[in-house]
Amino acid sequence: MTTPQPIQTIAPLRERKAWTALEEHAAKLRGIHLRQLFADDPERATRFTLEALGLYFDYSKNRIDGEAIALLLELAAQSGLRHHIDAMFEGKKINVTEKRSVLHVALRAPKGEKIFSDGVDVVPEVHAVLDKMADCADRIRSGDWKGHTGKRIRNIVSVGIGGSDLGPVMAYEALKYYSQRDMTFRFVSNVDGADFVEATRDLNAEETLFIICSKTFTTLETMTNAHTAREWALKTLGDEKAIARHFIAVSTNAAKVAEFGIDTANMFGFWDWVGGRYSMDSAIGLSTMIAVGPDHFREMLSGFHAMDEHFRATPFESNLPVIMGLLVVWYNAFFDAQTVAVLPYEQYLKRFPAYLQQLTMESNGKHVTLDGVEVDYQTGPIYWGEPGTNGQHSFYQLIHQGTKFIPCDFIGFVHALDPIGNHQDLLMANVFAQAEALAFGKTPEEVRAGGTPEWLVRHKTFEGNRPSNAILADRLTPELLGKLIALYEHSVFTQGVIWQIDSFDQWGVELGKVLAERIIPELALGSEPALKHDTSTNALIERYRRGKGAV
Ligand code: G6Q
Repeated sequence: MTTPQPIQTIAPLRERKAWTALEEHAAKLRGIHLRQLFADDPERATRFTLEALGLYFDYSKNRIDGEAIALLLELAAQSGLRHHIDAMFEGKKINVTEKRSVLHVALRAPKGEKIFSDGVDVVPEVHAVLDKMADCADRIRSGDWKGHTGKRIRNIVSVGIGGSDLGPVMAYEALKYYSQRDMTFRFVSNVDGADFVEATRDLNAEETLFIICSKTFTTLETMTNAHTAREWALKTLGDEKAIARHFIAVSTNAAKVAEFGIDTANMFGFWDWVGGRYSMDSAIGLSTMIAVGPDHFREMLSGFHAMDEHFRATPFESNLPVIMGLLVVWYNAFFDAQTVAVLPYEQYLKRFPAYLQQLTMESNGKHVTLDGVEVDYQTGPIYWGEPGTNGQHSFYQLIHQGTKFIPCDFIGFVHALDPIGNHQDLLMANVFAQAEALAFGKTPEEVRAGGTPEWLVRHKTFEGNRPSNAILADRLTPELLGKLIALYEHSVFTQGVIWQIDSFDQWGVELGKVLAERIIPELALGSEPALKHDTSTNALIERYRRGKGAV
C-alpha cells in the first residue's frame, strides 16, 4: 500500500517565516494591557469588527494589534490555507490517513452546483436523499405514516452516538422553537441502559418510531441500543412485520442494515466523504427535519452554505472563520491558552458547547503532522462552555480571577425567540458586561475608590486583560444556526491547516474500543477467564466480578 501524501508540502510550522515574527511580536504584546490597546487606538472596535452574513463579529477585545493580525494572515498564506480550502471544495483526499475526500460542504450545496469526489458529481445524490428525507418527514408530521396498529407516529427516538448523535441533539434543542410541538423527540446514545430506559419509559410503542443512526452500523453502543429498541417495540407490537413501520436506518452500510432486519426501503444513505462529526446535515439529521419540517431544514442548509461560500471566497482579512481560527492558534501558541470557553447567551443553544467539543477536539486533538512527524507545538485546545447567564454563577470566577488564561467566545442575539418583559435586555446586558469586565477589569485604585478596606483590595481587584470574541446576530433562526456551526467547522479547518494535522480522522478513539471488546467476555460470570492485563486492571475486573457475583 502506498503511503498517502499531504496535498501540499509545507515547511514545518516553526520554520515558516511568519511564525518566528509572530513569536517575537507576541512577546511584545504579552506585556501590553487591553486597556492600553484601546486607549491607543480610538478606532480599535471598528478596526477589529467584521460584519458578514448577519453576524457581527467583534474581536477587538483580543490581545492583538494590526501587526499581529497581519502576521497571522501571513502565516495562513505560508501554511497553504488557500490551497487547502480549494482542495477541500474540489473533493481532494485531504483526509490523508483515511484516504478520503472531506465534503460536508456538498451536503448543503444548492441543486445544480457541481462538487466531485472520485470523478462523480455528488450534489445530485445529496439532493435525492434530501428529497427522500423530506417525503418521509412530511408523511410523519402529517400523520400519514401510521404505526403497525394504525396509530399515528407521535414519538421519534433517534439512536446513535458521537457524530451520529451530538448534531441531532444539539439541533433539536437549538431549533425547538420551530419544532412540531405535538410530537416528542428523544435521543439515546449511551450504552448505559438508563439512557434507553429513561428515553422510552413513558412512550407507547404503537406511536414510536426509532431512527437508528450509524454510519458503519457496527458501533457497539448504537447496535446494543438498536437491539434493545427492537425488543422493546416487539414486546408491545408482537409482530416482526411491525419493524418496517417503526424502524428507519441512516447508514452507509446497507448490508448491515438489512441484516438487522430494517427494510432498506426505510434506509437513508450517506457517504464515506462525510465525517461523523460533520454529518448533522446529511440524513443523520432526519430527526431534525421531522422536528422542524423540511423547509426549516433547508433554511438551515442554506445558512451552512452561505458560510461555506464566505469561507471559500472572502479574502482572509475579512473572513470570519479564518480570523477566528487564527486567534485560536495565536493564544494556543503564544499565550499558553489550554482552552476556549464557548458561552452562548441563548438557552436554546444549551447543547452547542457539547456539540463543539466533539467537532473541535476530535478534529484537532492530534499529535503528529500529516507526514507522521511528532509536533513540537501545541495543537487543538479544549473547548467547553455553558449558556449564560448560568455559567456566571458557577465557573466565571475562575475566568475572571483564576490563574488560567481562557479566551472566550460570547454568542448573543438582539431578539429573543420568546420575548417576555425585559428578559432579553437583562440577558444581553450580562454578555456585554462580562466581556467588558474580562477585558478591562478593575484596578486596585478603582477598588479603593469604592471605599474597600485595604486588606480586601487585592481580593476585589480584577486584573482584566482577558480576551474574548463577541458574536452578535439578530435572532436564532435555522439559517443562523447553519451559519454558526459552519463558522466553527471552518475555524477548526483553519487551525488544522496551520498545524498541518489531519482534522478529519479520529484514530484516538480506537484503542479503548478494542480493549473493551477484549474485556466484555471477561466480565461474564461463570466463564471467568484468567486475566492478563496490568495488575490495576486485573484487580478492578476482579472486584467488579466479586460485586456482581454477590448480587
Ligand atoms: C465522528 C466520529 C464518531 C462517530 C461515532 C458513531 O467524527 O467518527 O463520533 O460518529 O463513533 O459512529 P457510527 O455512525 O459509525 O455509529
